[in-house]
Amino acid sequence: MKTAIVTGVTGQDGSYLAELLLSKGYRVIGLKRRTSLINTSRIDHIFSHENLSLEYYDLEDSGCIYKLIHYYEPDEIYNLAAQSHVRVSFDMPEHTVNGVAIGPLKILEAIRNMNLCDKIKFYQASSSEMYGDNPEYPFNETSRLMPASPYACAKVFAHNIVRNYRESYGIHASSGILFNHESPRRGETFVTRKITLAAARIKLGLQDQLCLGNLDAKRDWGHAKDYVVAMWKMLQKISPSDYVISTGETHSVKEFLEEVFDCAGLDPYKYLKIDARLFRPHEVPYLLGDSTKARKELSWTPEHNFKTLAKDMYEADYKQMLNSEGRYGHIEKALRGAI
Ligand code: NAP
Ligand code: G4F
Repeated sequence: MKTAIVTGVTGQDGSYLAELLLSKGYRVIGLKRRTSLINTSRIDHIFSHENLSLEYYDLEDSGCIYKLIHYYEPDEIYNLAAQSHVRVSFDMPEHTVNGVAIGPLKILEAIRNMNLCDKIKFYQASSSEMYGDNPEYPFNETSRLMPASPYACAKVFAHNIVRNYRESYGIHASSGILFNHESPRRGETFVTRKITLAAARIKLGLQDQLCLGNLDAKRDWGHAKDYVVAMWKMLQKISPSDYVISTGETHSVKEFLEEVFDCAGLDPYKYLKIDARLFRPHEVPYLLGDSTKARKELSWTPEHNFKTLAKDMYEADYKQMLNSEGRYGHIEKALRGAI
């Protein structure tokens, strides 16, 4: 049985990846940071799986990672943990950079110092944010990185140090340059989830306004469920490399808003308020990926598209709002079959 360590297991991607690895017969060691309230809602459904263990960990704690590698002797480590919100990285640059940039270096150093370079395969969660405001899209593995936020600058460092350790010490270390990927488990402060939650709540009479920032930014949005498959496939290759993972289609925030409100049968402009505070000091205006390499070398193709993603997220939020603590049960009765 293979053993995989997954950092950031309580996050969107960590939860889907843990599910995928358990379904493939792995023993999964999920690493979570200590929080004052229990925040395992994304993994509660696999919590009692006999092959899942949870351990405390923090990106800033080297000792933890040495201890866990020594104890569990993993075959694979997936580094997904991060302060992953771009806007927040402008408010907390030091914290973001310490975790996002130095966190993966700590893991690579542990692998090297424990003489495990030829034993452990390592995955790094790189990001399309690294392309920043480079105008020469679509972006592939060799496109110029022009990071436009503290978060993206930190991801560029991590991306480069992974390649450096691969080339210097022969570690099987791969970076997935993942374009935006969303799901019903997406954090509620990212724009897609903010929109699907708002549409569901407005539909049920629980909210009457949606505040957004820049509607013109374009993103290459995929589904997280599809993207974790690519992570796993990278570590099954004989040789490590870097891969862009994207759908190859780009849409504006405005288009996502209209698509979701269309699913809800609502006019978004009746509820929309543009709030200057939600604009960023430096915006990434246009992201479009070219994932030809991954499609060819990993035989990876996404199952979801823009429309099915928006529908999946809206319907999940609508159901969740209806069922939340049974409070809206009366509405469910009235609307049965309406979604
Ligand atoms: P997410 O939902 O925000 O999850 C991030 C995870 O990291 C959470 O489990 C979080 O714990 C944990 N974490 C945060 N700070 C930590 C720290 N100091 N020590 C230990 N754990 C910490 O992010 P995601 O969407 O799943 O993304 C996964 C990774 O892919 C991230 O590295 C992100 O930057 C990168 N990425 C994401 C996308 C995307 O579109 N989703 C695209 C490209 C790259 P809590 O649950 O306690 O907050
Ligand atoms: O949903 P977002 O916050 O995602 P962003 O900034 O693209 O970052 C996500 O994708 C990256 C991959 O490219 C990841 F590396 C990163 O970890 C994260 O998962 O914002 C998307 C766009 C931006 O242009 C933003 O300015 O939506 C715009 N936007 C407009 N109104 C908003 C809002 N973003 C947020 N979060 N909230 C708004 O109200």
